[in-house]
Amino acid sequence: MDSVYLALGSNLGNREEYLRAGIRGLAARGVHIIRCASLYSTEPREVLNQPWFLNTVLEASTDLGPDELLRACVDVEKENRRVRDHSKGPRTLDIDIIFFGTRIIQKPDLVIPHPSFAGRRFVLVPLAEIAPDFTDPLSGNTVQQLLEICTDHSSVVAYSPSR
Ligand code: PH2
Ligand code: MG
Ligand code: MG
Repeated sequence: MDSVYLALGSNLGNREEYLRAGIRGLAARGVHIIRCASLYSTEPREVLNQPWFLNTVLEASTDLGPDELLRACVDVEKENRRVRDHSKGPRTLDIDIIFFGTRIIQKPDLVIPHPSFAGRRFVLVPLAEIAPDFTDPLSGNTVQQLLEICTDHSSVVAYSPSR
């Protein structure tokens, strides 16, 4: 079965709880979690004027196909009060498919590998923690190599909850 890699992010409300609820919601829909990276506190990118995020990355296996997995991600986002108002703006929970094994998919509603992941430190740092040697099927680079050449130098720091 293919390994799939999912990136989770939250910058509204109880961010840690939204990430954990997201993981539970995915598991309930047939996404078997193999590994989960640490949580990272990350500076907002692209839309800069918004709260800092918590981000992480999961490795999972699933019998769902790519479209079904996308549907599951959107359903879990909705279950966690995600409102799609501002593109790239604040959200309780965002779940993006980064890789689906080595598959390359380019459809209007689903692009895999995720079109922006290689330029985003908030994805590459947690991804490199759990899958440094995974090879991006598009560029042929490993995740570790992509992190080394990434020109995004925004803050991505290990998150320690204040309790
Ligand atoms: N997601 C975005 C836009 N900017 N910045 C950080 N740090 N983390 C994110 O998850 C993020 C972002 C759009 O999905
Ligand atoms: Mg996203
Ligand atoms: Mg998304």
